[in-house]
Amino acid sequence: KKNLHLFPPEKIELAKMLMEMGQSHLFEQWAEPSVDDEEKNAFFDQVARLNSSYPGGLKSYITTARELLADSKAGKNPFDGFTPSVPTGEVLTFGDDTFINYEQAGVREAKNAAFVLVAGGLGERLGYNGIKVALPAEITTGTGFLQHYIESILALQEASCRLSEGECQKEIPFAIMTSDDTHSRTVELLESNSYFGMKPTQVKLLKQEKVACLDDNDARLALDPKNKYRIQTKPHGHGDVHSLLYSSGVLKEWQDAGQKWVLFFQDTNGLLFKAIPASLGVSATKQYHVNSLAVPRKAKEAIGGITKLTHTDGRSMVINVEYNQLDPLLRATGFPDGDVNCETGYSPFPGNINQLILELGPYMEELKKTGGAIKEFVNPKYKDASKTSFKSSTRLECMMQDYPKTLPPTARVGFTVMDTWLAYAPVKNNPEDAAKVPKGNPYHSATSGEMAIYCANSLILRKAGAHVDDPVRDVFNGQEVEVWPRVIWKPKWGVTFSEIKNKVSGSCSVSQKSTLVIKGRNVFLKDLSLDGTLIIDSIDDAEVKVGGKVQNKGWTLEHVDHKDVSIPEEIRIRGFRVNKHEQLEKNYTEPDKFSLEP
Ligand code: UGB
Repeated sequence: KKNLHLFPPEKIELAKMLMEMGQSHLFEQWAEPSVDDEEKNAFFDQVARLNSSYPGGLKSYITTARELLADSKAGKNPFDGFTPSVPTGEVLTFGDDTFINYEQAGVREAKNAAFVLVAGGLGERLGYNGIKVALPAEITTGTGFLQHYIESILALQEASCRLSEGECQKEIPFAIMTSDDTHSRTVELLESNSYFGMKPTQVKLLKQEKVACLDDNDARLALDPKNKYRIQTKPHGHGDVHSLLYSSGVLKEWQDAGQKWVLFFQDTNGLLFKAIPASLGVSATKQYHVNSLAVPRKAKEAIGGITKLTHTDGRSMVINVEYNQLDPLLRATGFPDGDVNCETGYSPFPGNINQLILELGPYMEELKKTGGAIKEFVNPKYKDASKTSFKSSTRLECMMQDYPKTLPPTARVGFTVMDTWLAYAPVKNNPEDAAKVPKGNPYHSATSGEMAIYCANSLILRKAGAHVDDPVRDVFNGQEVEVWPRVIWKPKWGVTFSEIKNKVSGSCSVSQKSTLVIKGRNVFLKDLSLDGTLIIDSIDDAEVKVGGKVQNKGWTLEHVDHKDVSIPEEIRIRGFRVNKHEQLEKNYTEPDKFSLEP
């Protein structure tokens, strides 16, 4: 109180609010009036930020925290009254007629979509020192995740416009959610690479704020151990993306521009865009308000399970149950073995890959009611069984896939299951943890993420009619993986299976030791026999036929150890580097027709 007259009215209001909410301890160690004024002002600036960045402000944050902490102390089951069962969804098989039709529908809709990448997480499990979106998805071309995402969106935009009647100038908007941990490095990556070909105005960066930490069950806010004039903060989770999109006005802008779909995705999945056209096609055809992408899930795999929850009062919803909650939920509801594989060798619950497609109209209507607030949870680590004090401060958290929890029963919520090899290969685990993953479960490492790209591209080429050799098995950083020919193409070469199929004809073959990189758009493989390395680039107006026998020493993968710090981190975390012995490299820069027949 002695201090208060020194501050402007808005800061006095904040102080009053904190006092009313039982937070007087925050001021207990303050110096005498007129001492440390700069720090005191900075304290109020921080409180103002914490207050304005949370739907309903700090008052609401503290109230919710008290409720959730009381539930947690009482051991209340968040699924009380609900019984889980396996839901039914759309199950797609790559390359069949249904898949091709959905892809066609999806590409048609793509110009009406907007993409949102959640990239605020530091990736503690991966332990990489840079931002994850800067990591190469594969080191044959060295293309980073963010570059690949942007090139994929631009390729979809072009493909979608090509399908539309008349002139199409539409640009697919792209938003990236960052945090204090990732923001400046994301901006730098974009700016130093000319936004990887996207117009800077097409990209919006939204920075999520951290939330206040809590010291006890009364939700007393924690002070920063290093500064008595600062509240300690921690990340609130990817669920922030909804309130940020809403409060920033970005969703309204997209709606005014005529966009119809919002597609959310995560930071390190090099396969994802192979699954986007078909799943967007499912959303458009089935008119889903919410469509989650899923893959078959191995029991205990660290991905959530898509579950139908039916309440004793008759309500039901299809929702993600997070990986750490699925096992206890099953055990408590008549499945004594918990999270186990069924006779298929997989968990009966499809695995959530956190790729959500929301229809913008109904999404906006819902956010007008909720402001984008998502059901939160709290996960305090208690000192002992009395559950009265915490080992360290905790905070509320939220997840983007919990959005459907507040929707009315009339909402059309569905999901689409795709083959894992096509849709999901995230880079989340460091080499040591990956090597410890139970046998048969995916590693989710930089090694497996890269190998999955070669595998998917090889399988797609096979399906398109080429003969592609079987992979060999090898061990990198303690992980046994299949090594397929290193086949890479730029997204503009083909965003759908039909497009790719049209570019492969005759009798093509690729040997296991081969590397094939296609960078140009109008590159047609006909009667190509590749045993070595071939790199083809061309301008968009050139048309290149690639055929004949290409044979050279090619490129090999050399084992490296992840502990060898003389090797750059982004290389050693995958356990191999590329040794370039010999290659045939062609670049066509004239708008003409060419034919490569060595
Ligand atoms: N992220 C943010 O942008 N902000 C944050 O505060 C936190 C994260 P993780 P997680 O598909 O593999 C999710 O840490 O949360 C971004 C699903 O909950 O990689 O353990 C971050 O940058 C789970 O159901 O994943 O698990 C990254 O892009 C399952 O689907 C993204 O959020 C699993 O992902 C995910 O963060 C999966």
